[in-house]
Amino acid sequence: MIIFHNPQHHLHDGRQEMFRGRLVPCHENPSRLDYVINELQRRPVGPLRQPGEPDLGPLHRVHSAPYLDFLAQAWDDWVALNPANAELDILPSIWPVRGFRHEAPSTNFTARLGRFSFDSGSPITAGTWTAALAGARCAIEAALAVSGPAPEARAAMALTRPPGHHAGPDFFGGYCFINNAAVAAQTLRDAGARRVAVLDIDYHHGNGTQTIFYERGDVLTVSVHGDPRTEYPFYLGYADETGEGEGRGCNLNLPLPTGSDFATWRAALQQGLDAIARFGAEALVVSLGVDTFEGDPISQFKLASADYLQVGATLAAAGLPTVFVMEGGYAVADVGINVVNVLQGFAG
Ligand code: OKP
Ligand code: ZN
Repeated sequence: MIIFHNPQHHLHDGRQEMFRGRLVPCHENPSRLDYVINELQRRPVGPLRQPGEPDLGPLHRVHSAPYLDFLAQAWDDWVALNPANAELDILPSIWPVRGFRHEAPSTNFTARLGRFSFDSGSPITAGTWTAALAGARCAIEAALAVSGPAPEARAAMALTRPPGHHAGPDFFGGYCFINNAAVAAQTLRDAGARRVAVLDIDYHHGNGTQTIFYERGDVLTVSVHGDPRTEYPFYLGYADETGEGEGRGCNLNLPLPTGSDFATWRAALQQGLDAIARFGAEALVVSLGVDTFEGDPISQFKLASADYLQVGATLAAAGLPTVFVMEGGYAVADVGINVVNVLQGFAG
């Protein structure tokens, strides 16, 4: 297992998110990844590397150019509005819902911000773009490491934050800006895997990944998550979303009720892995969130730390070249233990 960690992740450091009616300190903070790195130093599962400067083609094949340009420029545009903005995070507050013009030619910064986002929980800070872009490099490097006729490793990880699975072709939200799992899947495709599966085991539905691949038949997207009837992101993630056009039958949602325990969750995981085998995937991307943990402050499943060892072993049994991509997990002091348990269980 080769681990590509994002040396610039701490440059994304939001002050506050809108949460249950007030601004609160961001759940998605730099200490999360520091805990994983510390635990990996205690229990190594393979070499820890920084990403190089791979070709960014796969990034541009899963996100639109106007969106990436917006993200790259957002901080400078924000500070140009008022130098005092340099001390404040960027948070959207208006969105073009039904009846509005999504492609309205508005040049106003707040208008463009709403056009490219879907919630008020995901601040853009001075270093967000730099951190997110370095994360995409980790995803590409991890995918390349398991690709080709003589792959360097059977498994690799993009150990990065901010996470990615809520980010769509042209929108950010849910703490996510660049969809690292989608970038990894696209990289695997470009490197020769004919069919790729993304298995999202974060507590929250991977709406961005689903949307990016919804009309594609070459990438199967599977997500096990809290039922969107009650859980974020609410407006996507239902079982009847199965793909469209070329992508018909290539999306599988496995929503589970709030409070689900490991036995229930594990059965859904196996269902997802069975679908991946039937699809004939030649490579696997795992969106690895550990907010399924019983102690997570914003999620409602009941997995215990020891369960993650079994999760890793179950994923390894799929027998595929595998890229892990770091997603959620907000019980910060346990995030390292739980992530490394998955990797150690995978390594066997
Ligand atoms: C990200 B990942 C909305 C904030 C609600 C968002 C949860 C995002 C989870 N104002 N919370 O899937 O772990
Ligand atoms: Zn999550």
